[in-house]
Amino acid sequence: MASNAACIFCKIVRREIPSKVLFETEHCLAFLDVGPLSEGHTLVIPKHHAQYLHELPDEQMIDLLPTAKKVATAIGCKNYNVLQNNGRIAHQAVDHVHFHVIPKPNQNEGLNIQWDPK
Ligand code: DGP
Repeated sequence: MASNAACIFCKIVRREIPSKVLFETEHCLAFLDVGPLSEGHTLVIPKHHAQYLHELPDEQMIDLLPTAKKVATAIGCKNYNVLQNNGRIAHQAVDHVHFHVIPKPNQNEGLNIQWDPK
């Protein structure tokens, strides 16, 4: 599994910088976004370092959407966006593949956001 010494998301995978992790699998990690667009905004990333989705080997991709689904299910939101940006023009700021899960709850939806405090 490729890791990049300078990449902020690789540092999160290696636990060199803290994050609020919701789920971890063999190939991916889901953690809360540091600048959330809404409560519960979560990033789902492969542990393997790749800048763009088209550079990510298929075998490193298997857990990504199932984990995004798990995040939405666990948080309990029925209204949400799943977004994935590639390249600066497409608003990619962090050069490590990531999917955003962005809850768009209605006023009556209480969200359940729990992370692993370790
Ligand atoms: P994008 O524009 O698609 O590359 O989104 C990058 C997201 O990453 C942005 O919403 C903020 C988030 N982010 C950047 N640095 C960190 C960090 O150190 N920790 C966490 N949890 N999120 C970060």
